[in-house]
Amino acid sequence: MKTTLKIALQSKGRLFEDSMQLLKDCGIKVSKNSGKLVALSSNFPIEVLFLRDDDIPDYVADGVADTGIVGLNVVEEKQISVTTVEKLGFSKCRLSLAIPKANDYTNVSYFNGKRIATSYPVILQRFLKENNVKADIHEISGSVEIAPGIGLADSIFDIVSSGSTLVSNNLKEVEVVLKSEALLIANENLSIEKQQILQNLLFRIRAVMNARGNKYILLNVPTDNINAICAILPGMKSPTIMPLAKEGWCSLHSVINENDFWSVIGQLKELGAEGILVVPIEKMIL
Ligand code: PRT
Ligand code: ZN
Repeated sequence: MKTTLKIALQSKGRLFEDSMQLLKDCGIKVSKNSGKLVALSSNFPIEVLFLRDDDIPDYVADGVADTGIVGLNVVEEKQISVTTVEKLGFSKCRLSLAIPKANDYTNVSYFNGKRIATSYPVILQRFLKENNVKADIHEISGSVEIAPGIGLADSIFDIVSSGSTLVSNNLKEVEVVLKSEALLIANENLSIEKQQILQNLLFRIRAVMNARGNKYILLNVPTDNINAICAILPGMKSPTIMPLAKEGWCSLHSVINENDFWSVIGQLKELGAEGILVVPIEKMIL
């Protein structure tokens, strides 16, 4: 029988869309039929298991799944031995301590003797121990942010993304304990065949991820200013420069990080750049 790599994805929730989009951008076709827990790709040797995110590290560690996509926060909390293959750059969030907005805060010793509500007792306990803080941890499974308001705790330790949930519950973030994002994890004892499929998958994932933050830029520049413009446009290797029919002008092509683009656009215009086109890149193999 042909070997397939079993990959565990969240069946619904914050990781689902981005995980499916990543496979799609990798050219891997998978269709999730409602109710079905398993889906086979039609064009890549991969089988997708759709699970709750909390179960993914255990299933990967046990070998029920070979690999999976899950938040670093869940992997750390589970304290399970799996290999982190790649950070995937989506579902970014942080695990933070937050206290009532009106309270003064100087440092972590604030939490001595306090009751902290959380769904992440393991990560919190480790942090408190490292900082010699003795607090009372109340483990609750959801709606942690309402605990101080109903008198269940003095403070919370929870996932923060935009921070608006904290604001609407009159809380303020005082310590960032862990920065999290989605990870591709794998079982530590994959067969050679499965490792090969994982490497093929990883090659595609990296090509997609390299492309995501970058844009292809084309611009017309006065020939006299080429050196100055190249100095502020660090391309993949060196930019492509082609003469234009118009005397004294060139067309310059390069790759630029999207964030860098906005910071150099003013300088490019000052140096006489015109007709600037910024185009998305689908895959980028370095
Ligand atoms: O059903 P299942 O168990 O699979 O899903 P789940 O409900 O446990 O998880 P889900 O889908 O909510 O989140 C999956 C993963 O997404 C988490 O483990 C994190 O790694 C990541 N992630 C990223 C987040 C957030 N951003 C996030 N904002 N997980 C939760 N939140 C919640 C947070 O709990 C808080 O209530 O959103 C609120 C805060 O958001 P802001 O934007 O108001 O700060
Ligand atoms: Zn969950």
